[in-house]
Amino acid sequence: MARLGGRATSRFPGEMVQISRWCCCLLVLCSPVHAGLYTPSDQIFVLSPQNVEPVLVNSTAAVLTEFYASWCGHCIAFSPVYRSLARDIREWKPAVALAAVDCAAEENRKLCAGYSIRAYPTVKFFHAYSKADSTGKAFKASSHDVATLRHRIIDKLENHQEPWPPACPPLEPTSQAEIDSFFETNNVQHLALIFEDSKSYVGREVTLDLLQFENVAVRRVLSSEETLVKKLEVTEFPSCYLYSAGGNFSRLRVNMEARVFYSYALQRLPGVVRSGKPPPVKVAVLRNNTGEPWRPFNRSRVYMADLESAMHYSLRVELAAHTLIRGEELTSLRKYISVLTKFFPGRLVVMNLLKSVNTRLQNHTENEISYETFREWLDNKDQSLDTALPEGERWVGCQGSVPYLRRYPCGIWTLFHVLTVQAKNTGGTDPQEVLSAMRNYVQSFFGCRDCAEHFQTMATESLSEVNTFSAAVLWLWSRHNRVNNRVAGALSEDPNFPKIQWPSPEMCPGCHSLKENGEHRWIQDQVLPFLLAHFSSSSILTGADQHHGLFNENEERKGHGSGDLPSSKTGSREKNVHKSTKMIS
Ligand SMILES: Cc1cc2nc3c(=O)[nH]c(=O)nc-3n(C[C@H](O)[C@H](O)[C@H](O)COP(=O)(O)OP(=O)(O)OC[C@H]3O[C@@H](n4cnc5c(N)ncnc54)[C@H](O)[C@@H]3O)c2cc1C
Ligand SMILES: *[C@@H]1O[C@H](CO)[C@@H](O)[C@H](O)[C@H]1NC(C)=O
Ligand SMILES: *[C@@H]1O[C@H](CO)[C@@H](O)[C@H](O)[C@H]1NC(C)=O
Ligand SMILES: *[C@@H]1O[C@H](CO)[C@@H](O)[C@H](O)[C@H]1NC(C)=O
Ligand SMILES: *[C@@H]1O[C@H](CO)[C@@H](O)[C@H](O)[C@H]1NC(C)=O
Ligand SMILES: CC(=O)N[C@H]1CO[C@H](CO)[C@@H](O)[C@@H]1O
Repeated sequence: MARLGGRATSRFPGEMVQISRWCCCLLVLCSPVHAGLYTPSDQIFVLSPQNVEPVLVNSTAAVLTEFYASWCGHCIAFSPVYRSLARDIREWKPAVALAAVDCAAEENRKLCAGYSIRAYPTVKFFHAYSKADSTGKAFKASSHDVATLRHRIIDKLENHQEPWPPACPPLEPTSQAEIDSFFETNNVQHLALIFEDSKSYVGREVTLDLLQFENVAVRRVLSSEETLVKKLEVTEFPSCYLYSAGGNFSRLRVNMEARVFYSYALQRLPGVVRSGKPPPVKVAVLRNNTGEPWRPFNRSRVYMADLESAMHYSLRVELAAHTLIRGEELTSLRKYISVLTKFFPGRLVVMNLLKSVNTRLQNHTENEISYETFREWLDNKDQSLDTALPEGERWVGCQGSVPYLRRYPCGIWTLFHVLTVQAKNTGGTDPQEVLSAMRNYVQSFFGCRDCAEHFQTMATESLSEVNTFSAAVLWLWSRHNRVNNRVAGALSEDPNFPKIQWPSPEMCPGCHSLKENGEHRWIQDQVLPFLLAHFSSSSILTGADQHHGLFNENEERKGHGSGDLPSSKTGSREKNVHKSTKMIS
């Protein structure tokens, strides 16, 4: 309680600088990956003799560290739990981070001996600003339950010795007195009060979930705090109220009274932004950042323009970097074109083009092909009628605030979601066909090599378990969510399109529920129909309202290959076909 006064919020500029310096330093130092159970992409710092000092000694964050041996069965069994924990509390990183060290690796033997590690796994809690001779505090990690471990971390933080990790907001319950003077000492727009029983961890969890966000502070209020409970007429515990500087308040509306729903809603309040990120920009500004007019669109819809733009980019830009396509790459290209031909719910001209390229590729018996030859097929050099893949990018649902955000990766995700759904709807024969084609494409061609590596890891782990078309749809959805989780807050995140666990509670209320212990649970029986509807060919929007440049809900396409191009009927040769396919509208 004594520390309350001094650090009602944690966001002093000086501290943020320190933390970010710490993060940078770790990023650089942690990059070499060895063959232990974890990689830095698990949101876990992989310790080695080179980086152990800056991570564990005098760091501004507390660090939970697992000492393990990669051969030890218990450690292997614990590793998915530790990984889930890292995903679950990744927003807490500036206050408490996770680290791991493989004591079985020759180079780490001395390090582990220095911490007197005798049994694996051993988990230790290192306070912020730990001394060089600190061997950490014991941490009971016998539980394989993420919630239990998370609560133990909170217990450790609450008992943290001075100095307190500067990025960590206060966790103790608040009182009427603190709230009365809150806005005098804190420059925030929103104060969220979570009313709960003393045993509940929700308030502290949400407080930590929001620590990287500006303009919002969270405090827990115990149900025993009668003045406040009476004043706000609180009857439900937990429940969340927003408090304003003027003293008025309102209940935060959520689907369910639980951590994820509170955190999700609070992170999206007006004016709330991730620290160090530019605030969301207005549409008028967007218009001029991209050099293109901004096309208003509905975030809950899929647009054909994005799918065609993604195909254009992958086949005319990404692939063009490979002057000679051979061996495995050729196999990848064949599979990609083959699934597009089978399942892409495209316009007639596009389908004609895909069919022709597919036939030629399958008929091509050599083990290599020059990109030049492929490009001739792609551009329909023999000028077959009504056959073309539109040139150029025209992003709609995948528009980004600036030209380097979203667009192609957004388009390629969307494209493959659509393909998995189409494979189910149109009766493919091999449930893994689309995913396997995606895996190969990403592996052979996807320009973001880190992404490709991560994707490959996920595929190796579990793709072989996919044995129905529904499972394939769900697999891609859940792996995409893993990527969303990993990259939330990264530089590649568009502030106007924050990475969320998708679909949001607003988009699909029925998809979300709670386990008995209050943890979030996806209702897969609801997620599947949602995905099938969202990505189905009949809900892909194709038309544009030409007068306003607005996309019009009435111009939905009505099913596969309905080929509705006005001028493609005329049958005039190349020029017309190309022109007519430049834009969908
Ligand atoms: C295979 C692959 C791997 C990648 N790996 C990385 C990586 O490791 N690190 C990195 O920084 N970036 C990675 N990226 C890029 C990153 O995932 C995003 O594509 C990019 O940051 C653009 O984000 P976005 O906001 O447009 O949304 P995206 O994530 O691209 O999603 C596009 C659209 O799909 C919908 N959507 C979102 N989540 C789901 C879901 N779970 N299921 C179905 N639909 C969903 C939403 O409508 C969203 O707008 C990867 C991309 C791909 C294609
Ligand atoms: C620890 O860090 C603080 C501030 O980050 C610094 O003032 C202090 O000198 C450091 N101590 C050691 C031993 O490095
Ligand atoms: C408090 O009142 C102001 C002015 O009427 C309003 O803008 C604000 O949203 C209210 N705050 C809450 C939390 O209801
Ligand atoms: C966006 O699409 C969703 C789903 O079809 C629909 O419910 C919603 O009304 C649309 N929103 C707008 C602004 O058109
Ligand atoms: C397939 O290849 C053979 C030999 O290269 C060629 O004669 C034939 O026309 C090709 N068929 C198609 C459909 O391209
Ligand atoms: C809406 C708007 O301000 N558009 C301007 C964006 O910038 C270009 C030049 O870069 C101007 O020509 C537009 O008028």
